[in-house]
Amino acid sequence: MSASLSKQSLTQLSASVKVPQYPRDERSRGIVHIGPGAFHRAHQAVYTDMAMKFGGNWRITGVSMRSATLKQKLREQDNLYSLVVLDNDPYVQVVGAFDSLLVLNEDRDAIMAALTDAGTHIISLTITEKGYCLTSNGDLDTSHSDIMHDLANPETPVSAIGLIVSALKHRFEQQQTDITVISCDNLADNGKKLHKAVVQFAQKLQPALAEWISANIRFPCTMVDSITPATDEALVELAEQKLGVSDNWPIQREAFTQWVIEDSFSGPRPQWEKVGVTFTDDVATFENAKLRILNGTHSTLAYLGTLLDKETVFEAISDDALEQFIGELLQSEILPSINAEGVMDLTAYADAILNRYKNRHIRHKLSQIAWDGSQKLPFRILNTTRDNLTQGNNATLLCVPIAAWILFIAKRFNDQEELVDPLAETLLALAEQYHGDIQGLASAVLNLPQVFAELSANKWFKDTVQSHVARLAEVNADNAAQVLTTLK
Ligand code: CS2
Repeated sequence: MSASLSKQSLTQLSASVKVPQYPRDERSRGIVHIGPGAFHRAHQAVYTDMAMKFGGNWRITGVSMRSATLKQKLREQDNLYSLVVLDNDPYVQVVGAFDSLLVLNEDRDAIMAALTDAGTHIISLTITEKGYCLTSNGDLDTSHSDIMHDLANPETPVSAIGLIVSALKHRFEQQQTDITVISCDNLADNGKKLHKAVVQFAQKLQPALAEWISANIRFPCTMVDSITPATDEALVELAEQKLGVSDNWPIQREAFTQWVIEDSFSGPRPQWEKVGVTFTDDVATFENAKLRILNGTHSTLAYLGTLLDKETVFEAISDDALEQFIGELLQSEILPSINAEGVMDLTAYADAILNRYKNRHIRHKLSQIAWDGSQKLPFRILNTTRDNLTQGNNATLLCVPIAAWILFIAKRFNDQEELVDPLAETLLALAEQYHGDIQGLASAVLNLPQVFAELSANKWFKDTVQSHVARLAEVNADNAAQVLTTLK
């Protein structure tokens, strides 16, 4: 059994392993991050760890809202973990940014102390789309069970929104304004949506607090990007081979990484610009392009690829019929929906993303991307569909991932497999009600306003999705080319 990753073993690692370039024990916390999942650990925490080379107290306190797994796995190794970058030139980097990892139901007092500590100048989040508790039109969903709980019990919140408001309430009472709240999730206008949800929640509790937040606290929008497959046993073994010591919970990602942040802060921040982070006033173009081109094609591959018995993004994009369909979807319906004049070359950006999908070193499971379709598809596919319909452009191919998602729901029910989605209970109940009647299921799913909003009343949209459902119901790996070409 080899030694574990630790402060001590950090000094004995191979010279090829990248390690923190600053005296960790001399740096204190400056950030509280809510939702320290694999993506945060592979992306923002790495940027922050590298930025501390240039100074500043920016260690991170990670706050898990539910699971204690990460806290348990990393506290045995001084909150260190390794990032394995899987590309043509692979490398390993030990990340030291975390100073502590807490979990809400065990460490509520410590969490509030961290959030209200005068040295904490950033609250950041990766809580996935569902964590914002929003309605389909972007308002706070006050009927959400967690939000209802938190409005009734504001001192013991269970939602990220409630937790942020309770922290800002303490700062309001101390008149501490030097803090910035940063969403790092795949939502269009993520900072604006987070600000709106926080202010709407605060308004229900204390209008003066809501006004203070609006006047003093900034919620910059961001675009975040790096393909980060979930950790598995193979990675744990690979990390140990490369490190020479064991890491309880390494993470993996591709070499490509990008972070674009709106230059709008109400307090100090790390020197992220020195490690490749882009600060701009126009995040929307970057966000739109990434959500629609990368995440839109990711979800399309996830549901179509599953119907063709593919397991990973690499396998799916390597299928000629799927690659051709993705290319047509991008060129005819996704790229034309984005105005990137003077900001980026969309064709080159899209080509680079498809090349990233062809990284044979990354096993990115379609089943992971397929999670939470009811929360992801509105940002990744439906907003593009709306824009195209409004502008009189085509949206026929955009209806294909929606049709594939409906067949995916039916398949999960028929195979008695878990459907990971906040609406899973509703969706599976519909799949059971319409078992054997895929058009009935399609019509029922398309009538869900919490997913489709006004598109539920759009006859062309529903007829087109149902027409695709009929054709895709027969698709398989052998006839994919023929079927997909009929979906125009
Ligand atoms: C993926 C994203 O799991 C998913 O839904 O589409 O996590 C994707 O890998 C990242 O947004 C890439 O930056």
